[in-house]
Amino acid sequence: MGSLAAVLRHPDDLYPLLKLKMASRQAEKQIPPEPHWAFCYSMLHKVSRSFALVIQQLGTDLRNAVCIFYLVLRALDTVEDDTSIPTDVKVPILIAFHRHVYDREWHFSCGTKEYKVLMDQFHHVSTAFLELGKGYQDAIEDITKRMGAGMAKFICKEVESIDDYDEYCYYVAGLVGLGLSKLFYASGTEDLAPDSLSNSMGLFLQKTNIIRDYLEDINEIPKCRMFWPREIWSKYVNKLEDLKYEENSDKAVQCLNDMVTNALMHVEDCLKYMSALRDHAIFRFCAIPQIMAIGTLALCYNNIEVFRGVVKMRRGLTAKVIDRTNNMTDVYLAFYDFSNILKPKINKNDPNATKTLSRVEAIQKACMDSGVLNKRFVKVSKFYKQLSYFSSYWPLFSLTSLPPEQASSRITTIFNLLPGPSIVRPIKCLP
Ligand code: IN0
Repeated sequence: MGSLAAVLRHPDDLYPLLKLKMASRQAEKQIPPEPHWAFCYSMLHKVSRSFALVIQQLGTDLRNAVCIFYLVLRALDTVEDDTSIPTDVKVPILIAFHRHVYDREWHFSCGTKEYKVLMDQFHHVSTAFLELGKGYQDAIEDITKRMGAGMAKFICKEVESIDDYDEYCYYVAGLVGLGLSKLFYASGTEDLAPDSLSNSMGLFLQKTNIIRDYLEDINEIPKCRMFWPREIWSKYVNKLEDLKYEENSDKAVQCLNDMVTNALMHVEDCLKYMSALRDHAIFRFCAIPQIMAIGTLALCYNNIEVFRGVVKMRRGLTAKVIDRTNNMTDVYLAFYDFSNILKPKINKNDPNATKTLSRVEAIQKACMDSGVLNKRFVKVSKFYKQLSYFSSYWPLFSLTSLPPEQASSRITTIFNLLPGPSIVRPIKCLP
């Protein structure tokens, strides 16, 4: 659970944290009895923490397919990431991985900790894969094949241009979006989403991870590959690692802001993708990581701490997002509010200030144009409640750039519906 200090600072985190803890215990009890499925679900909980809970809420067949897809991708990632494997061994494994999933005998020892267990006992994953419906198997095979080939291409290639960056992210995350859309379609509950929107869903998540993980990646021993594109960082420093040195703090933050602005480009596509979903469990599965991503970007923007340590949303906030994300209104409110946290952090002297501001305003416009944030809806009591859910994370920031007439209704709303202390507490950031 969240640290005691964090819970004391944010007492309204306690209820969602307890709910998450109980859901987690419940999910552990529901692990299937068959050894291969038991292995897959307990591995899923080990490697994906809270995300596993959201997977577990999907209908049975789709849940099994997503669980296996997730583990196959993690295994592929483990091979790609293991710098101790010589390139001439690694490349053929990546390229043939889509065939290994059909082979119950296949395994390849690499990775560390839980990933080593996943690789050593991969036969459980292939056994479970072989029990999936043909539609699910075909989708997983197709994406694994294209991703493995893309990863192999980038093993010896640096991410130089922004096009390279988009291409790399397409292989490792955009394709996940395409694959998931195929799985949702195969489940019979959703229409097949356009590839470009599915790709954007993955790119937005992956670019956020790449930004957030700068320090962890640059400090990795043995040296790992970096994914910040030279076309962006070379405007600020001579070497990517120079960003972490104190004397380059101003340049580092400018570069970071450039990267965040680039990631924000995908938001409108993501909103479009999510607004077309019909199934509640699929919707939550897609929306929760997206809200976590916009929250992480709001937290990282203009924040030198990205180059000093770990910048993550606090556990209680994650629990709140998981608890309170149920429909598109929640999504628009979260994106609107997180954009409002980012907006006042834009410094007019930042070289990309105008671009960032126009991105943020475009996102807010998309949220407003949805209709659910319109003034007339503020009169509906259910909406009052939803509005206050997200405002209760960061009450002061979220009021700053609403149109005046909405800000005043919102202040009234918040004062009427929220417990006192959480309204008046001045919020500085989201630790
Ligand atoms: C994911 C994505 C994911 C979920 C839902 C819809 C998606 C649509 C397109 C692309 C990806 C989509 O979500 C997970 C989220 C996750 O794993 N969160 C971690 C937190 C963390 O920091 O790692 C958790 O422990 O909760 C995700 O990040 N990726 C992913 C991988 C496989 C699948 Cl099936 C779905 C990884 C990535 C690289 C962003 C695609």
